[in-house]
Amino acid sequence: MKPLNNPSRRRFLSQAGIGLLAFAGLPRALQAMEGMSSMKTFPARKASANFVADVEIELYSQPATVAILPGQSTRVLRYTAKLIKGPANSLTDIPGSYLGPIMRFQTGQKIRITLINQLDEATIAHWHGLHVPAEMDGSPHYAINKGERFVYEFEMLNRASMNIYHPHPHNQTARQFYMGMAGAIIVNDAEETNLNLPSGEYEIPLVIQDKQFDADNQLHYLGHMHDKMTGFYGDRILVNGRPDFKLNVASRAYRFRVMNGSTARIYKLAWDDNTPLTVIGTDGGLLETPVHKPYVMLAPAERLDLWVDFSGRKPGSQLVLRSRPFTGALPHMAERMMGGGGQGRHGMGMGRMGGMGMHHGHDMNNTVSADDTRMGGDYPILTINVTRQVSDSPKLPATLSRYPHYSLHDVANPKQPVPLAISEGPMSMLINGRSYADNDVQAFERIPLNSMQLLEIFHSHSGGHGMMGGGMGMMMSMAHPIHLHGQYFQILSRSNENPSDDYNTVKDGFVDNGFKDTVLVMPGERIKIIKPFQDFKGLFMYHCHNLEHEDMGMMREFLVE
Ligand SMILES: [Cu+2]
Repeated sequence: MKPLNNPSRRRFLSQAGIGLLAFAGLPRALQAMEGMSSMKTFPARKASANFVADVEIELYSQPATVAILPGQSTRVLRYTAKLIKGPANSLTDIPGSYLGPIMRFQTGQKIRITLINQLDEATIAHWHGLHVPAEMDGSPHYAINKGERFVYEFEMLNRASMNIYHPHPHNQTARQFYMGMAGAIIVNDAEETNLNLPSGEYEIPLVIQDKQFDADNQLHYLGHMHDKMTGFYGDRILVNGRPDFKLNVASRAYRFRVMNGSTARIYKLAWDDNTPLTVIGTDGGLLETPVHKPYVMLAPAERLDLWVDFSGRKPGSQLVLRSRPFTGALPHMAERMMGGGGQGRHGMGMGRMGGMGMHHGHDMNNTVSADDTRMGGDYPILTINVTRQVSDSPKLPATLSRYPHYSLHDVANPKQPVPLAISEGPMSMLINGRSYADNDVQAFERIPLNSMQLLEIFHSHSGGHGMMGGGMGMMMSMAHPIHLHGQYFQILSRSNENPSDDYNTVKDGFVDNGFKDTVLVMPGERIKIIKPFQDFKGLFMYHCHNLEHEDMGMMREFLVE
């Protein structure tokens, strides 16, 4: 049987009775837990005899020990993989990293991936960004127990892009992801190949994550309920699983494939010498033309395809990619508790970052670090050293890609957008006033197959005024990266009727053209998107990709029918 149907959890809920009620304080929290306990699960899928795979992979989820910091090794959960059939470059390990190997596929390939769960807990792998049938999407309904296998079979329908594989079991996604389970899926197609973009050693995937280590180099996660409300923030920035990441480069153009692999942290990426960032692609692949930005906001699960040209830089020169200061992604009170609000790292004596300050407030001596790694602080992410001079470099193409622009003429509901109303309440993070619950699809969540839909994401505070009312006012208005499973969408408009000083610290950092699967929604913003729901019927998740929020129930399903 599947763990989510666990009778002992039901027993716990009824026995805990009064105590739990007092703790939760709200019927909604109980609803969410009840939804979890009664979730319908489906049998583990087996291989189909008439599916002829071009690429076949065995993907293992397993506990492991990896050297990350000097000294003691760190216990992690991770993906490893074995190529059974297909081109050798279908899998590339990241040496020494807990991250899963990079999967590389071609549009049109038929792919079979067998997930083999060697964890002591249930899991399921989700292909974030890929357009696959509902039963291949790795939603929580398909979680498998230790020792079980789940066979995914699908055709690669995506355009060239970088996507993500990560766990998606209900209520455990954030922890499994944080403990190390994540990897990149790179898709190539003919249009992209014809551009001859920097490749091989000049195409560099960069997965940015934040972790918190205890004195024994073990990963610390979620000390306090507050961590769930704001999201969990580590105080060490890792790139590709390494601290203090350094990269030696030649004086030529590179392609950096950047992914935010953090559970909650939002980055404001910029070069330390104020060179503009040259963006050639986002979540769903290449833009039409390159875009130059002073900085780019990168929320959890968002991707960025950067053209980085070191031509003309002398060997010995250095460039640092930093996260620059911003405010307003968290409620002001939470930012102040993290040492924010412009007080810098000495602010309240615990400014080094959120989690550390909150949970180890007694540890006052350990707070002054060389960098201010609270969210919204100013800290380095990686250091580039130019070590080789070369005379030749590819040129940035003026045109990158051609694709249709979705417009209101294409959608079935130009006057009645499907709502995604975000609200934060005591112990709950809601979409459309509801927590995730099984078998709870509402009328507006039923989407006709093969339709294009207008959706509107906005903040609604009606769900937030519960029994704990005023005291929880601090939880109002947070930034949420909203992710929709299935096909990529396009952003039609982003508006903010009352832009604040906070908003001015982030507003120039959005890349809203091109294809997206995750969009950062700042407080006060209203975002309209157009999304196709083609080819596949069934349940497709939409949720906040602040994974702590997702696990609190900030997740719903569309039923495409
Ligand atoms: Cu959220």
